[in-house]
Amino acid sequence: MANKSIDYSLYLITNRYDYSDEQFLKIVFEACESGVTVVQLREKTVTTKRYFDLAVAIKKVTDKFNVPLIIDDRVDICLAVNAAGVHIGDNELPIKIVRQMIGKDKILGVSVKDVQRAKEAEAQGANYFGVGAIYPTKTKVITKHTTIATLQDIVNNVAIPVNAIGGIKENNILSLKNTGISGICMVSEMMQAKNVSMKVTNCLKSVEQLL
Ligand code: TZP
Repeated sequence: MANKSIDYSLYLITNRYDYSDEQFLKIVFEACESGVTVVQLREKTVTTKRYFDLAVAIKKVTDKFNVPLIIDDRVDICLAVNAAGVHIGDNELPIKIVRQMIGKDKILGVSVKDVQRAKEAEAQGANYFGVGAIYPTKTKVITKHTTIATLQDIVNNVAIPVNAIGGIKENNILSLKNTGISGICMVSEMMQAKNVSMKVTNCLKSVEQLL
């Protein structure tokens, strides 16, 4: 995908939990069908082959709904399945190198927690930021709390889209009003929803009021 002007407003990040592949893909299908605007495949413990197979399977779903697919951490998987982009954190390859590897057209998302890092990352070729954890999260992740004030500070100091992440639920989306963010990222709220379609529909309503 050469178009970087993507809609980040409701950004689903996957987690496999104990789901079968079929259940997992069904959740992603329902989420895309109901209106999530971006999907990130996020795997931390699987083999390369398994990551690739999941990426191929999930891309069939996201392609069906024209939803951009971002791959967490792995440039090779992103390129192998021709995903829309890759998302990296502090423990991955340097941003400049990732940009060289993926070329100018793919999306490069970066996790940041302060203004200085955000400015550096923007200069090095990031296309959007994930900032958080804004609220406490039970999703397995090495992160620290990031305040809404810091989130706003980052928004005010960069030109690229900034998305909030961490503990974001249907019922706290509107607490992010007036922060200037471009979207919200959710893992557990969507992946563990009893009714994924309803969850996405409700979140979209709040997101419309937020952005
Ligand atoms: N990065 C910062 S917090 C987080 C990531 C990947 C996890 C967010 O998960 P949840 O379930 O939406 O709180």
